[in-house]
Amino acid sequence: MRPTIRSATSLALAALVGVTATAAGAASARPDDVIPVPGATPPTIHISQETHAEGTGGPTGFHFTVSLSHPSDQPVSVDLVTTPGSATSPSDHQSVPATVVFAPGQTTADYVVSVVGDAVPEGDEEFVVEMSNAQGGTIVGGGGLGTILDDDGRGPGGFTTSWASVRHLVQLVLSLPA
Ligand SMILES: [Ca+2]
Ligand SMILES: [Ca+2]
Repeated sequence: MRPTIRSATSLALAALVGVTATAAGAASARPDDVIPVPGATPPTIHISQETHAEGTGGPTGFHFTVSLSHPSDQPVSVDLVTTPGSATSPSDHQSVPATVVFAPGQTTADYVVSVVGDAVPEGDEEFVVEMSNAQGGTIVGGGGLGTILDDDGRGPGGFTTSWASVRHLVQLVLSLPA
């Protein structure tokens, strides 16, 4: 079955990958559907994943790298904010919204999330740095996953879970037919 091109975006994508957008019922190209020539294409915006030990007795900076696929001759900006996972704010990390602005030619920028370093055994925890409202570029991929490795011993339930697994395995073996 011939695919139907439904939107201007699909049309643009089809043009980018060399597909001829002549399907019946395809949207007609408008002036703003012009495909930029290579080199003038707005860059894509990516963010790194960071995994670090929590630290104890003070904050630990998780440095996320926000990067552009290639330099742009125009300013590029993107809004950043953390969303809680198992790590919440402000008990595990500080959620501070920010706007990162890339000057023309700049391709990397730092976004630092302050993680609370305590002495509480609590297991590894996660949060995500979400990107939104990109100007001059396109957001690609999910957010930046931040993994806080606990460095205060195994959290409550850790050994309990292990022993439960061992007990289950023993029961399984004992219950197998001879
Ligand atoms: Ca700690
Ligand atoms: Ca801890």
